[in-house]
Amino acid sequence: MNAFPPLPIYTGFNTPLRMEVDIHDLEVEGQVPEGLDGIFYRVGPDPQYPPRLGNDIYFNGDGMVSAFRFEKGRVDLKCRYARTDKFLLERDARKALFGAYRNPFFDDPAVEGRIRGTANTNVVYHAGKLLALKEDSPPLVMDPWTLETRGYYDYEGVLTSETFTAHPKLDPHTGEMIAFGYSAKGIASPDVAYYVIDRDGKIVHEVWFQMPYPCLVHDFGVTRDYVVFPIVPVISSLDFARAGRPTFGWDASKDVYLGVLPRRGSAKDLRWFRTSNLFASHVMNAFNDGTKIHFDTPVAKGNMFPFFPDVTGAPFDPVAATAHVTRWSVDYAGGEGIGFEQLTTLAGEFPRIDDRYAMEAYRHGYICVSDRSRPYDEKRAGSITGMFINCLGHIDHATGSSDDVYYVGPVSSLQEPAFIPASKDAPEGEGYLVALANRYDEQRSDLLVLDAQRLQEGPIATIKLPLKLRNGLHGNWVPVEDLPPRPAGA
Ligand code: V55
Ligand code: FE
Repeated sequence: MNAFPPLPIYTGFNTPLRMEVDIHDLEVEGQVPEGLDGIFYRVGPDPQYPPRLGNDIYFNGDGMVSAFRFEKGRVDLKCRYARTDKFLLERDARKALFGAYRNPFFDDPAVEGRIRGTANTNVVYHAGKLLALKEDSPPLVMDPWTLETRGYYDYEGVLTSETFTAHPKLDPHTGEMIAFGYSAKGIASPDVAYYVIDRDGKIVHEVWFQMPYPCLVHDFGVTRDYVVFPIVPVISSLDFARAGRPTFGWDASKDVYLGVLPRRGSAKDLRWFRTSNLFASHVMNAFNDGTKIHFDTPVAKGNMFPFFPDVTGAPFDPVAATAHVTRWSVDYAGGEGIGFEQLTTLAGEFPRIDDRYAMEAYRHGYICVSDRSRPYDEKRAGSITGMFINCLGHIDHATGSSDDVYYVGPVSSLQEPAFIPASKDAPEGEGYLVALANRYDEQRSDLLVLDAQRLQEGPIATIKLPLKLRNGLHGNWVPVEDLPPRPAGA
């Protein structure tokens, strides 16, 4: 028997695709801007085999990378599995060998000590390498044109952290990649390793420190002069893991911290700021004005991850899981408090920016919005599983407006967008958002191209896929001039 259990995360639109595709010249309605020349990479979980333990969380599926190649108004699609060690071992065995998410205690003994990552969370291009990332493992290198997997990469042996974030930041001025690993000495360890990787892909700075309590640190902030580590109590525990509970759980009794470090500082320069309990995960942007540091993230009152349940057994509260983009402010030279300012009334997560303005004062932010006041046709589209995104919103930090919103309609939902500048030196925010739309009525996907300054007008191009791409996590646009020359035939 080789069948996925009939659970919501494996059925309907979530049926694993398990298929690697090449489609040349996707159908296009409308006009893809002719000048867009590059590749939109994105990745998401697509389990190769039914779960070893009969169930699993969505975040533990094998990474399937998609590359949308834009050239002369045409778009080609390539999808390939990230051939992680896990993927290759399980393909050989023709079944799942790894058990629970970030919990090795229920694995087949044959895979003891092997890298457990799925490379399903982000795809980032830096220093000639396309990195498929999962925060429990080192980066997995893939060929940017063929998507062939080259294997895990430890920066010529310099990366000694067991882990590497799925949300490294690229410095648009210096070409550096700023990164970290948490649980850097193993599952539920409090250790963090911070790295600066120069534009040539060499680790040039490293700092190790411990966080106030072991927890999940999914994203972080980088400014021109500082790095910011948010410590939010999605706590981790080896005891939970051994007991067969999720390794991570929500602890509403714990405070929240920001660890702030000068970018080239050492462990003694790390300062902790503190506030009362709240939830945050993804970072829109961060910047500093002298020693004053601003850190923009969606903030919710309670846990947003129902699959990492409350440690007291309290039920998941979807109202407390509503997030609004909020600015946290601290003074590296001041007291330990944190100031907060809510920046929008839009409720949502998955913030993006024009990445050319990362790490500095910026004007334009984009957010995936969940607006329950908009119609949803459950009869035609089926019931909603997991996070539901039905709008894309633009937050203009200069005017305070978040009025420009695109609604995808009653039988669809959206995945995280990426911003594409109209040209290399177009002003901030002049460009496009690309985002996958899940067409539940047709069990199919479209890649939408929207004018980032006129979201409410809807897509200027709808790139039609003859198949569906399950909900993914993150992706990025890479202009062709940043890529190595295309090999013949790729
Ligand atoms: C997140 C996603 C992950 C993960 C840990 O969005 C945290 C947060 C897709 O995998 O492993
Ligand atoms: Fe993420």
